Amino acid sequence: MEPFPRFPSMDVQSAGNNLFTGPMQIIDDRACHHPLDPLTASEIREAAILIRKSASTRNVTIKFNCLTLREPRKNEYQKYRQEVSKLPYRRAFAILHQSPGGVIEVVVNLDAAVIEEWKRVEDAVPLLTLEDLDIIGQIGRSDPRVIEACRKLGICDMSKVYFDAWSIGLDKRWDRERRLQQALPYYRFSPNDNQYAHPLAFTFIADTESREILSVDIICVDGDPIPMPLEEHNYHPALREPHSAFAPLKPIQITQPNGVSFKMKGNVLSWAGYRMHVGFNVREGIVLSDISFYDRDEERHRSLFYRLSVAKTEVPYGYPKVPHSGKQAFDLGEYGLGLMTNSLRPGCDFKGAIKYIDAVMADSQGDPYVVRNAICIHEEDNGILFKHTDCRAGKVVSARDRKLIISQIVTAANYDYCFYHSFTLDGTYELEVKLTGILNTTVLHPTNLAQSQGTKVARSITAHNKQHVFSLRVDPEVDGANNMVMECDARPSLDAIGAQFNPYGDAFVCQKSPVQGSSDAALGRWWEILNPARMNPVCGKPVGYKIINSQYAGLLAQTGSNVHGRAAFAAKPIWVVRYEDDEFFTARDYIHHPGNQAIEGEVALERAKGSGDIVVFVQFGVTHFPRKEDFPIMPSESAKVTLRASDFFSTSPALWITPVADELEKDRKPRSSGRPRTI
Ligand code: ABN
Repeated sequence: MEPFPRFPSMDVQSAGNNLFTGPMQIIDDRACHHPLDPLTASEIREAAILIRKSASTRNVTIKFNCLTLREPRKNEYQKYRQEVSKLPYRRAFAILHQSPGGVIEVVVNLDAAVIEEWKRVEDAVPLLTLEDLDIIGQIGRSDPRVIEACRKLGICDMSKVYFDAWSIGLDKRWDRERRLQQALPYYRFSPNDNQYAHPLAFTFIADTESREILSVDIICVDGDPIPMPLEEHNYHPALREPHSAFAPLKPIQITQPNGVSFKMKGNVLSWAGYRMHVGFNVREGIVLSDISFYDRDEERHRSLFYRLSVAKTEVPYGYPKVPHSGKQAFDLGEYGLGLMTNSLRPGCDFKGAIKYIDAVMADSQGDPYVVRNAICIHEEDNGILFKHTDCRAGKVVSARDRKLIISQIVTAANYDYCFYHSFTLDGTYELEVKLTGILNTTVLHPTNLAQSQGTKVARSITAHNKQHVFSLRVDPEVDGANNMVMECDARPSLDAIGAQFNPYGDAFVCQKSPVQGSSDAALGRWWEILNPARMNPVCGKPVGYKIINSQYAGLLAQTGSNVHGRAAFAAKPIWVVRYEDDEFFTARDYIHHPGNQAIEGEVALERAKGSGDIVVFVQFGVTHFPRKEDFPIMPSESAKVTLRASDFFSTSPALWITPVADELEKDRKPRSSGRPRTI
């Protein structure tokens, strides 16, 4: 059995949307496309045929690493927005491995059926696909050095040894031509046994392309490998004694008797005044584009964001000793949030009336396959939107809020990340990531307590400290193009006590300044995306959206470290850069590229002085010192960033929502005074 049993089946079952009612819909007609729709199965096939033909004319042997939509450039899309008959060309983008050695980028014009670009990229190491990761299990179990390392630990049955394959980035021992992976081995006593309770005291490094194992590193104390922890720590119900202490909880049913309140036309989603396109690709997973909100006062759709996407997920571990010092996972850049996405299950992953969208991707041969139910769209009740009790009039007015959630869940080896893009009735967008799954564990000598760089979560098992940094790419269009960003701090007034504007010393102000990009919790720092060309007619301030990002610890690896070099983007909670076509990733297109040793922070900021077509990268996340409670299974922990209207509307958008009928109103007596009566 391989460590990635969720590898999707290769037969194409559908090539379009899977509606929550009725039969599967097959949209494979190019004329029906929205320009931002992901490639369909037949488009993938067409692109692959053209690419293969071109490869054979050039006499090169290729393997597909990525085959996805090449989105129309912003200017092309804007033309289409003005005149929908001006459909931009449908294009595919592919990354290929040339054998031997070499990476090629290809752009295919599907309408003209031609290859528009065929470009060799030097020194780039593209992401590891699920097929690449599976190689580690295949070669590990039969390698004599690995078998010997297992034998020293008393393991004879190699079918019970499992390997988590991780990208290792750059290792000075080998040159850049190699696509390295490191294998973290575990043991299972039975198929559902939690392997992270049985980490093995060695790792190995392999070359993905040549399938060679380059080194096996054994973790020894006094010359002997640390024994495998034998205790079982299971979460699978089949392997646990049922609990008798609690009475089973009574079911909570979510019913939507009249169905959902959102509509989908192809991939264009409308709900409660919002309109947006829902896309999906190999690397970013969900992409939301062309997002607008209907302003009921102004009676027009007002643009909010041109594009929202996750631009990076980075997990640097803080353990200093080889071989575990090499753990620094760029889940999006090294493995792909699209590629690792789950097939979602109703009732478990989500409740209520659900609309699912399938994802169509390509395998290493350029053949399409489908991940069913990859994107989930649903509504949830979101508590109180507003409420006020008017004690004097004896009236209560309140309205319920609601969330529209567009989500996907990815499994990144031991960890599971749930991405929830949600919109609420007052024009707020939030990206919440829930982190769950299992801690990455390593063996600890039975005489040791975990060092300060980790937590001993069970006998002979430690889990290392780590950070989870996410980067949200916001391409803003707050009431039109040409936005800018200001840093906002809550500060005591600069006027001395007794001065005209601070006579009692209690005045405080919001100080806005150009973005420096650091977090300052003491100042309650936030940022505002502003449209300097549009003033709010009531308060006379530029219309804007606030970025609320209060959980960010900053990158803890020091400047000069390898981790910092590869993840400099994570050092600041916000970057504002001038828009460039095809710049989607905070750590560049290829994580392991020499030009990528540092995203040039200062330069990036330079690029965005003033207002214009800007892009904002917002870093947020969790610094995780593992708790005992996080093992053997992690209760989900959440990290979020919120974009909230700020002087954007001329009135409270809550007024546009019908309040809940106040059933008790006729019986409630007005109070004569706000004070409680004494008897
Ligand atoms: N957590 C690192 C990782 C992610 C995906 C696949 C393998 C390893």
